[in-house]
Amino acid sequence: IRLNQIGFYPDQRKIAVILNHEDIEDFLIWDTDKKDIAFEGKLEKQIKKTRSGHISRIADFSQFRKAGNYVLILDGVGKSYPFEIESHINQNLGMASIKAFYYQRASVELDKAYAGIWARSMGHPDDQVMIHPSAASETRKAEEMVSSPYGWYDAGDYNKYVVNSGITVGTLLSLFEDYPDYFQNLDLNIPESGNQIPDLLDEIRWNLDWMISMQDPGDGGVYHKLSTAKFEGMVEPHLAISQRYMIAKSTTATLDFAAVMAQASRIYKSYYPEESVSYLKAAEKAWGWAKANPNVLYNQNEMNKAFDPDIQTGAYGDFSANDERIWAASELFITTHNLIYWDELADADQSFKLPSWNQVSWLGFYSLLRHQDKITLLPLEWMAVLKINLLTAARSQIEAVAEQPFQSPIETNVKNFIWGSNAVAANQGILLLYAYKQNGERAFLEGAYDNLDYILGRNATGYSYVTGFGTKSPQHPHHRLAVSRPDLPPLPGFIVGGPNPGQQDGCNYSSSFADESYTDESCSYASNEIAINWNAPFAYLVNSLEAVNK
Ligand code: G3I
Ligand code: 9MR
Repeated sequence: IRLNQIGFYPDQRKIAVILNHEDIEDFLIWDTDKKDIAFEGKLEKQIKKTRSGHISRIADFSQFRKAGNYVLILDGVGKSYPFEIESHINQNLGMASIKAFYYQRASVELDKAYAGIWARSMGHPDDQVMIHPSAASETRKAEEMVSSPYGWYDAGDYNKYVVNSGITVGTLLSLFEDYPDYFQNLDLNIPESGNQIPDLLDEIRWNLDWMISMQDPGDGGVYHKLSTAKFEGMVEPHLAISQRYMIAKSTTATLDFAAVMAQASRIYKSYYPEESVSYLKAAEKAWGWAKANPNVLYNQNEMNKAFDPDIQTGAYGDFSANDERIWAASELFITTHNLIYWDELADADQSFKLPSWNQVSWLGFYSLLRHQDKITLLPLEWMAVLKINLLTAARSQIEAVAEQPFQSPIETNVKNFIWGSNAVAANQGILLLYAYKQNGERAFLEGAYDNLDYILGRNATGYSYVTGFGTKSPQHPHHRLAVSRPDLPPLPGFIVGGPNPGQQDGCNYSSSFADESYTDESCSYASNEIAINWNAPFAYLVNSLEAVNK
């Protein structure tokens, strides 16, 4: 019995998917507090097949709306994992999805008061980062030491990558910009809590303070990453002490940086006015570098032919900086209203592309749509094209949901099952929420719920893919902070990458079908790693659903 292992809002569609039972007709919802039958229903007659050939049927109990704690029972088969119906069902999950970033903080000790049993020593002060020869410039010579502390660890590894930080911070800043009221008093119990500034903004600032130091003060170009030469072992952060390097500037990193700093500048204006000014200066300087260097793409293999030491960590290499340029120009235009940025957008490709670390044009377009009423300079017809592209893309994602065995948008195209597929589900949810905001069409909101249900257990493996949430959740994520502390449960609030038929890690998978290519083993970096760019859209999805339901 596959269903969302956390639960449902009273008025949302509520279904469970029953696998491998053609014969059964009736199901019931059992109230585990009152110890009584709460609802009786019939399974839908229609039979679907999963990718691996299992028969699937739907138990729909949407009509049942009463708050409480339940299990679904199938005669002769058994009962589901427990779930709840509640008007703030995703609140704790939403907070945990943001608190996860606190656990990823570099260059600081985590105190028991905030981290509980996951308290730990400081790791990676990053005050002696060596300029890799690929990053040498007039202002900074190879092998010189620079300081670049703070920031979040990227993922299961301890490195800090500007490209991936870019989409992460952009997504979280947009979450704040879309629902500012929701975050005014949301207390995440982080060291900055209680300082009159929304906790979400303080958590993001931890990473902005690092990103700012990734800019070469001389020419404004931004280093692609701060990393060791090879991945560290699976050890605690304070024991991972190999030399870290500033590595190569890139156009993608520099434009992502410009976008994030421009967006941060307007959002932090009333909270941290001095930083707001320096963020905008940094963004404009980065834009200038990218103008002069429009196509410096990071290619790790080529770089390793020219410079020592070889760098083998995450590449975040990309074939094109056009989408990064669109994103940066959009955010700079919104913040400054300067028409030089509009010039970059007038002829831009407006077709819809689901955001991912190497495809960010729609981070900019979402922002333009968010600000459309405040920017009178925007041509109406051009904006109309954006709107129609948004709605068309959202509609195409929910078009075939009814035919899917687990009834979610991610299943409608097998190509969605890539490395980090769970973030595809989350990013589809974001698109659907923007579409819902545009025209209030309920089907878009339901589509976003469907992908959250998928993430939380209504899927082919039966896992709730978020650590610490749901009955069957990942116990062995590829996460150095977790693997190095086998005495503790995994740190909570992290979404794992999810099914990925590429299976690039060579671990043992029990299935090769796309939606079943997941293994809860710490060796599995291709299906069971955690990453900030996956947690950010997940946090967006969960928290915005809470905000919309407030
Ligand atoms: O671009 C091609 C596309 O044309 C093709 O259709 C598709 C078919 O699979 O592959 C696409 O390339 C994939 C690429 O991501 C872009 O999506 C590669 O196969 C895939 O191997 C690659 O995976 C990336 C992985 O690093 C390996 O480079 C993930 O997106 C990325 O999230 C992941 O990031 C790592 C960092 O390097 C290191 N830190 C941890 C982090 C998370 O695992
Ligand atoms: O831990 C690394 C993870 O963050 C990356 O996503 C992954 C792919 O680049 O690589 C992991 O590191 C492994 C390395 O690639 C191969 N040797 C084993 C490392 C740890 O499992």
